[in-house]
Amino acid sequence: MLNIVLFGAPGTGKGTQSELIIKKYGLHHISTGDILRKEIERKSPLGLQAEKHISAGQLVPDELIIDMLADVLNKNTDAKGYIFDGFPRTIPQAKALDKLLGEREIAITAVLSLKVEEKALIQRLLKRGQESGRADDKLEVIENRMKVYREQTDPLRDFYKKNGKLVNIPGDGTVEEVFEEIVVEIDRLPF
Ligand code: B4P
Repeated sequence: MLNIVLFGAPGTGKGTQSELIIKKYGLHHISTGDILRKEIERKSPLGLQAEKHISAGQLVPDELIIDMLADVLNKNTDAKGYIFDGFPRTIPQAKALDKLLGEREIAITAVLSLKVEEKALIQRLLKRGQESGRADDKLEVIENRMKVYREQTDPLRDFYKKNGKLVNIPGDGTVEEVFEEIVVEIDRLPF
């Protein structure tokens, strides 16, 4: 079973590449960002809590995210494989993911880490903000998201490097170039 974690700073293209990966490999897409945005739209209790954190460029608390993820996994037990897009973002989330998958006797096959220079990321997110009006794609919020990424999420690269799952992918080419690189790496994996 192929289970991929797509990892990277805000705007590295996790959502963009996930769409292409699920089309090619038929995986079930789990984007914590997309789920949270839907909850915000529905004004559910989870959405109302999440909105405060997202609009300030902070991460949503681990307990909420982990419960949300367990629920999605329980509702999609027949998936051929999963792509985790934007999850995990902290060490406690990574440990919880291992536990949740272990209980189902599955494991992460690889963590694809997309790397792009911060300057380029800020430009991408500002452009997306103009086009989509996403509330967290404003300069001061983006700068905070980058800081939160460096402090809380980037240490996960070491966590996955130590357990041999980390695969680095340059993310600064065109969408198609990055996808080609991803396909080369996925096709090398033992699954
Ligand atoms: P996410 O929805 O995960 O979004 P993201 O990190 O901003 O973007 P992504 O990397 O997916 O970029 P995309 O492909 O869209 O998170 C949003 C917020 O939700 C977080 O800040 C956090 O508050 C909360 N959250 C989510 N998950 C959480 C968790 N696990 N724990 C706690 N909180 C959580 O690409 C960005 C732009 O670049 C697009 O406009 C795209 O068209 C463009 N682009 C992509 N690839 C490109 C390329 N190769 N060249 C040029 N442009 C490109």
